[in-house]
Amino acid sequence: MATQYHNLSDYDPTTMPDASALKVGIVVAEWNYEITSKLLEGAVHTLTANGVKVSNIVVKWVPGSFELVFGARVMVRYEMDVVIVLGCVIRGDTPHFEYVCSGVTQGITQLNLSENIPLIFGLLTNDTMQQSIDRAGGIHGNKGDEAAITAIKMAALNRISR
Ligand code: DLZ
Repeated sequence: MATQYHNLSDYDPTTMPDASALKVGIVVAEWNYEITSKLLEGAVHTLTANGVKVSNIVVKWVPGSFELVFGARVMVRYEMDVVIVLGCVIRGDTPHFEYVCSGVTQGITQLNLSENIPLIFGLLTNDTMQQSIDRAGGIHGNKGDEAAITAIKMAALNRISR
């Protein structure tokens, strides 16, 4: 029976699948680096805390969140078991926010349909910098941790069907 959580940062480590052989690719956006570097820190910490070897984690940086989709496509070629994308888009005065968010969402969704490995959506889409700070190691946890937990669970699910 699945456990219900409202915040994946509050996971039960005893229910996590074996991650000791997993190869995990992480693509991170440089834009809003002060946030995305914290997301990366959280993701790497949670992956290794759950048994993923540091040598099996490949990190690649891309300029902004819009580039996460292409970065993820490249990462798929590295024969990863799962790819996480991490970015932070903060609403400005123009519709740019909507275009970037929808481009990344659609792109990652498309890759989840076309590729044989799961792609994990670790994109913050916030109205303010404070909301992002709260979700990158602040009062609402770290969405990088959540992406890592999701990655391990989805890679395990994919293994069953291989
Ligand atoms: C241009 C832009 C703007 C205005 N805002 C953000 C943002 O909040 N977060 C982010 O990750 N990237 C932003 N970018 C950059 C775009 O994602 C992209 O890098 C450029 O449009 C070049 O393709």
